[in-house]
Amino acid sequence: MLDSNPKIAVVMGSQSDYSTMQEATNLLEQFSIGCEHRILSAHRTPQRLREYAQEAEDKGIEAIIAGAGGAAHLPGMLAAETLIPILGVPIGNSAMQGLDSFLSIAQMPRGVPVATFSVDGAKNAALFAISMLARKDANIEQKLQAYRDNQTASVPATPINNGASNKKNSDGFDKFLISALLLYLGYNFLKSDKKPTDALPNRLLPNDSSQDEMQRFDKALRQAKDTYFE
Ligand code: RP5
Repeated sequence: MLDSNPKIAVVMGSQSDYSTMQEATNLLEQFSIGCEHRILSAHRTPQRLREYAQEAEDKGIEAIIAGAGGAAHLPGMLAAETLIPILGVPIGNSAMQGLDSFLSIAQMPRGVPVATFSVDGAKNAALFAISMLARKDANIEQKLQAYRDNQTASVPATPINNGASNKKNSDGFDKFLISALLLYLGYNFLKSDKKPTDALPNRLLPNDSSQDEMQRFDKALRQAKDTYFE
């Protein structure tokens, strides 16, 4: 909920981080917790970052969830500018899929810590911020307990057999059989001058294949042999 009395700020280094960070604002909204958004880039808008750190303190923001990708220094820079707890979210959009951002945020040198969440872990960062608020607000605490209870209730005690895994296994076995057959056929075909279908044991040939179909099959395989092996 974007409102005039925000408790939590959700900030990010770029517009491109927004879709990930929205998971945090959506959750805060679900808990009816006021929050606000900002794009603050540590290297492109350092002045804006500094000013916002002051603004957040003046507004009584209780925690800042800060998402950044690449060599992510936004959470650390914010932590240097304010005493408000900073919850850092590494964004997994970089060439290193967020490992660079994770290490940049987690490995803050001692003295100015940033709580670090998993790569793209905006939702968990929001839940953490909510649990901080819940210590002082019985209403939020109740909602958090209900959230946890629902989550617990949604986990079945025993797995439901929906056939998906059996199908997967049987598909895998079918593929294995077909591959083995093709290998067998290819091997016999390549080491002889026989017609390709002669290389197949009789019991594997379909009973109802017409002469015409078999000739077309032979021709196609011979062409493939000429193209790829001679
Ligand atoms: C970081 O660089 C941002 O946090 C973002 O994750 C990444 C890429 O930024 P754009 O090039 O998409 O603006 O500063």
